[in-house]
Amino acid sequence: MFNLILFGPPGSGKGTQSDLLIQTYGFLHLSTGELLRDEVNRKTPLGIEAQMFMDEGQLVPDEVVIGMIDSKLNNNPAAKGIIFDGFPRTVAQAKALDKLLELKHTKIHTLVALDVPEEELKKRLLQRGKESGRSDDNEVTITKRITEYKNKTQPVADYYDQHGKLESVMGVGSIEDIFHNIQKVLERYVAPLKNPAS
Ligand code: B4P
Repeated sequence: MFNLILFGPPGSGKGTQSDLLIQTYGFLHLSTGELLRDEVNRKTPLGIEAQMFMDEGQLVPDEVVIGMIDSKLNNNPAAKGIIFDGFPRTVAQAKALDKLLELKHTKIHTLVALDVPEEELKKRLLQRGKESGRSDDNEVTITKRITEYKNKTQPVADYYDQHGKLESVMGVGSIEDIFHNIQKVLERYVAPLKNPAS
């Protein structure tokens, strides 16, 4: 089993690159952002709590997201590989994830960090806000999310760097070129599917 963390600030392209990785490698995709938005849309108690944080540009409490990931891992014991997209976002989440994987006799193999300047992030997220109507893609919330990222999430990259698992990839340029550079990292660990989904 191969486990990848796709890492980067809001709008760095984690979701976009995850789609290509799933098609090419057949990995299971665990996006805490998507899982939370699904809970919000279904108006579950967890979703109602999470929405208050997401609309303020804040991270949802650790115990909420760790619980969600735990149950997803338990429901997918046969996955050949997992992309963790947008998780972990705090060092506490990273430590909890390492423990969960250890119980399953596996580990994080590598963290790929997408490097994108702040101005480009803001431009992309404002554009997505116009097109998708996502309530957290507005000027005020985007600034808060980038601040949360710097304070709470950036240390996650340092944590995995200390374990020799950090790989940085430039996240500006065409989506295909960025994907190609991620593949160069992954080829050390896994081979693409023979007949990738399109
Ligand atoms: P997420 O859903 O993870 O959203 P994101 O970080 O904003 O987006 P991502 O980086 O995936 O960007 P995308 O590919 O879509 O989180 C949303 C919120 O949920 C968080 O703020 C937080 O409140 C909560 N949350 C989630 N996980 C949590 C956790 N673990 N703990 C606590 N709270 C959590 O790309 C963005 C845009 O850029 C797209 O429109 C795309 O088309 C464009 N784009 C992508 N690549 C491009 C390229 N190469 N060039 C030009 N544009 C590009």
